[in-house]
Amino acid sequence: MSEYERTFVMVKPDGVQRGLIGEVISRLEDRGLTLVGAKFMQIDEDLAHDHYAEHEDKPFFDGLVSFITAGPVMAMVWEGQDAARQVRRMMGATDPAEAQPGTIRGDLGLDLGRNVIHGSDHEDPGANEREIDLFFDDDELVGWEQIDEGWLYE
Ligand code: DAT
Ligand code: MG
Repeated sequence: MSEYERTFVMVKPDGVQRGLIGEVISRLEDRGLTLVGAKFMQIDEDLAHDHYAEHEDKPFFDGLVSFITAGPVMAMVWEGQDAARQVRRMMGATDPAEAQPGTIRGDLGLDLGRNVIHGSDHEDPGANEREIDLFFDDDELVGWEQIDEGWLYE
């Protein structure tokens, strides 16, 4: 069975500016995922470099850093069965122009450099923990049992 886990999710500056925080949260809530941490914040240059360290050598790195630091973001931790992979499926392909309709990027975006949402890479085994630790202290996360859990999971 898939792991019950926590994953890092962020509404990027374009999503915040376009008023899509609520839409993204609604979709994740409706799916049955549980919010365990949230922080409306401004990412500084250092944090941007740490967060996107894997892309440091890519030609689009500087643009990525200036985009992610250009305005506030909504950083969150969501919990649930197979959470990282399910969030990624809901996000859709990296390029909104290629993302399937019905996905967050496929419904809410048009351009690769403005793709609304970040989610930890489910194929990178360390990504959930690494990204959660980068953005949140332990005491900023709230473990709680959602009342519908018995009806959500068999
Ligand atoms: P994802 O956000 O789907 O995990 P990623 O980790 O490969 O995608 O890349 C991080 C972000 O960098 C992505 O959300 C948008 C940007 N990006 C990726 N590939 C790009 C490219 N070829 N040109 C410009 N920006 C790119
Ligand atoms: Mg990624």
